[in-house]
Amino acid sequence: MPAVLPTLTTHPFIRKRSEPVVTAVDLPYPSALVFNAGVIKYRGEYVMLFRNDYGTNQYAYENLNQRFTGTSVGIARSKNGIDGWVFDAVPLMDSNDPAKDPEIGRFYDPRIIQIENRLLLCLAMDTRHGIRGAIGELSEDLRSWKLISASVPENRNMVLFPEKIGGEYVRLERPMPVYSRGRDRFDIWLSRSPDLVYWGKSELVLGVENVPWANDKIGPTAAPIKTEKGWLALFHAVDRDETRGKNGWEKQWTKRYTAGLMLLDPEDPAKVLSVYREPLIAPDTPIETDAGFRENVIFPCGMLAEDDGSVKIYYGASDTCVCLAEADINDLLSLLL
Ligand code: BMA
Repeated sequence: MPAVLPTLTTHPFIRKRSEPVVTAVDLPYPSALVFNAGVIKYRGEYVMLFRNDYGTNQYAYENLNQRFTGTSVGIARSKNGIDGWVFDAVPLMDSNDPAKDPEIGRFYDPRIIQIENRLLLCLAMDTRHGIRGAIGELSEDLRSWKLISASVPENRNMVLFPEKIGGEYVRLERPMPVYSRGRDRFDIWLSRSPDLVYWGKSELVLGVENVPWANDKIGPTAAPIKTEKGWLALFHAVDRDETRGKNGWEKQWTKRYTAGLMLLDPEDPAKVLSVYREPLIAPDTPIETDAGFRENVIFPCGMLAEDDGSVKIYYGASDTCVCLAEADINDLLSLLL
């Protein structure tokens, strides 16, 4: 179906790769959708953690009412961050793992951040008592992980800054205040911690009302990049239109997800220095607008600065595959200064 109205387009500074970098057929274990991937450079390789939903397919979903049976988080590595991804034989975490705490349903939407010599994970965590934001640590050999802390419900989309600021760990996060803000009026917040366990000094960073094209919710995406001008950060922004129809496998999908760009103060990242007034990345290619589980979804979880001044942005497209967009860091900053 044609792009939803009002038409939102990707900024010309963004270069999207024409093909996804990872899709379900690449995985060595059951997979229906591979998306929302965090990426870092680690020991000379690109390491990707991705979300994998499995247990059905489009035909069975639409015609036999067969739903997903599990969600896992898997790991892949590549020499260039673009192709040649090598997948671990088993996922790092799986909602059907019999050894899992029964209180926890699943982990998903992984972000990976290296701080000093630690590999830290931020994950959404569905539990019997609500959606929580979790922080974990990955072992040096990338084979195992442990949970460090989890927020109270309802919170997710956490992402750590890649270094301590003012001696503290800092994270962006997205609580879901359903009683006080109205349906899905969700904003970006920031909290600080001395040890990754105790979190506090929480402050509002950006309200959804400050993003001109969002009429629904916003949330953090990937770890911000440090620049001389401040922290370069992406966010996701959602506009909802109840007249939107099928748009994917479900009977109706009314939301569109885009990526926006902002600059945060270098010393106090709770202060927004600038927000670019239009989307940076919008769903406007066939895989993003006309195919996949939920069409019109751009959901970045990884952003990397390269030595040559380029930036790689990894995003889930249509909740179906992992795509890559590139830009020059100075071009992105020029939108904000
Ligand atoms: C959000 C999360 C993401 C997903 C997005 C679009 O609420 O569940 O994992 O990509 O919705 O469906």
